[in-house]
Amino acid sequence: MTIDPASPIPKYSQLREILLDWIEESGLAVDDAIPSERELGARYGLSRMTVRQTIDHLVAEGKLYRVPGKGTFVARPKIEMSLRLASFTEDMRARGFEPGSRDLARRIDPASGHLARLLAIRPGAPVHHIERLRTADGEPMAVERSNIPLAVAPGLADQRLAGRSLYRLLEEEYGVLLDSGEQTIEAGVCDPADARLLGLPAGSAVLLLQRRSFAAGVCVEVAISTYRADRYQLRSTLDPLYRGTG
Ligand code: 16G
Repeated sequence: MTIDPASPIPKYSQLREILLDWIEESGLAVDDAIPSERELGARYGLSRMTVRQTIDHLVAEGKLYRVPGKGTFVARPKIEMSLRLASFTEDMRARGFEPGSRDLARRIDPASGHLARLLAIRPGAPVHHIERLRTADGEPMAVERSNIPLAVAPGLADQRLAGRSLYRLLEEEYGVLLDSGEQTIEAGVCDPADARLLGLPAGSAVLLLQRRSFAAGVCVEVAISTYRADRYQLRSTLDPLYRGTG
């Protein structure tokens, strides 16, 4: 493929397509280097600025990453975030990763008015607050902050959680089987503390999730989670909104 100077498509977009084709079809593997900006410029007859613009876009999209002084490399494909009521443990295992978790904080707090409304309990009622760093094959993926009414799982504070599944524990110890949930997902900027935990530069983009999970109509968990936007993407199937009436 070459750059067509007569095309109405900007040159940096044409180069983007060429590089994406390469990454997808030429057998370039994750962590393989792509040619330098100078080489690409010479090969396609483009200015260094145009090449840089293309690479900047592909880095921002998470297709490439740069290592200062070393070059530009093919990034790992992102993980598709499960849009089902799955535990982190189940989800990671299904993808062939070894799930892990590190306790960051565990305490019992009185529910604020806001949390009480979300959990449908009275304000001030005791709630387990559990903060965990979730890992896949040892790599930090998300910080999850779960709130579970004490009444749902009274002795939970005494249970070891590191390296275990919270949902499995709720099921096995308390007979709580989650059967429905709702979730919002929005873009956010990682605060400095979470950025350190996740191994991200401060101010990195993240996905902020708020999930309410229910068992037989009772809200069991309100979880507020920060997921790495450089490692996750969302995919959904689309049904037509309007069906033609003819
Ligand atoms: C999921 C849930 C989280 C829950 C966790 C339990 C989101 C986005 N995710 O990651 O709320 O606490 O699963 O996982 O809210 P576990 O059973 O592996 O501990």
